[in-house]
Amino acid sequence: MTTAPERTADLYPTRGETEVATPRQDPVVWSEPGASGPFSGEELSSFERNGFAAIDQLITPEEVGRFRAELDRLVTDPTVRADERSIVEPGSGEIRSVFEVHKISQVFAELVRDPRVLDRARQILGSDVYVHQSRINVKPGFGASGFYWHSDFETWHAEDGLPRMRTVSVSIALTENYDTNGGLMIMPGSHLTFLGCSGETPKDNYKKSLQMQDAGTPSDGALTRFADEHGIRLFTGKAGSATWFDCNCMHGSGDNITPYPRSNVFIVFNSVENAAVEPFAAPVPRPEFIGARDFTPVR
Ligand code: AKG
Repeated sequence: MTTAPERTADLYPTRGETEVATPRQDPVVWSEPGASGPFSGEELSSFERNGFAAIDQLITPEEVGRFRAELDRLVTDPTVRADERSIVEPGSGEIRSVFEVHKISQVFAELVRDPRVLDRARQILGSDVYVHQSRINVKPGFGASGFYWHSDFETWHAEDGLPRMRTVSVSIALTENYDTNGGLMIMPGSHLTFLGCSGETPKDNYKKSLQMQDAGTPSDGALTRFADEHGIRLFTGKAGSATWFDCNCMHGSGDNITPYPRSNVFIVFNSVENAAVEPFAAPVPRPEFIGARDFTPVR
């Protein structure tokens, strides 16, 4: 466990009186050009430009079977359900997300250390990394609700105190992601502009925002401008496929009203050189299970 460093200058103002766009002040790929790792130079250039990298098969079908079985175990375990790290749908009461899966489950802990995952995170962030957050978004069929448009970094900066954009997520499909069952959507290139949102952060905002985001939500006007400029890309793929995406991508996903579940595990890696400080726009940091304050590198 390491202690949080002093708060630094705020490069990305948000949650003030008005919405304000700031050009990105940070690199997207932090490693030196030509640094070795699983991504090719071409893949890294595309990630830099678009903010994402899609991989057809990050894990094998056999491995998917193991992760799926573990997911089924987690969502049916009454102890996990009763845990504050499980977030339920407001309407149906079904599990919507399970946070800190890499601590709850040995199977998902191994996934975080898997070189196919860890080495890619290190290559993008150019340093050792720790897990800022992990979660499974379980989107069972017949009415699971979506995640409204947002930049993760906006929240991680405002409420968790991440100073710089040196954080990357991987979303690994544990079920097939069709174009109909609530897959992840990203506005390509949106990661190059930070959209500071208007409105103060309410106390204990996370309790509400994990079910339905309000503070940290962009206006319709800004989203229209972003979508007109960048377009919207929907990520589909078989179970085992993965999408790496930059922390400042404007993204979201729709409801899943199909009969087919869409469950993805998300792992968020942050550079050890970008450890969380005091929140930039919230009274207190969110709990550890949502925004880690243990900066021990993953090995
Ligand atoms: C989030 O958890 O922040 C998301 O945007 C999730 C989107 C998804 O589950 O596809």
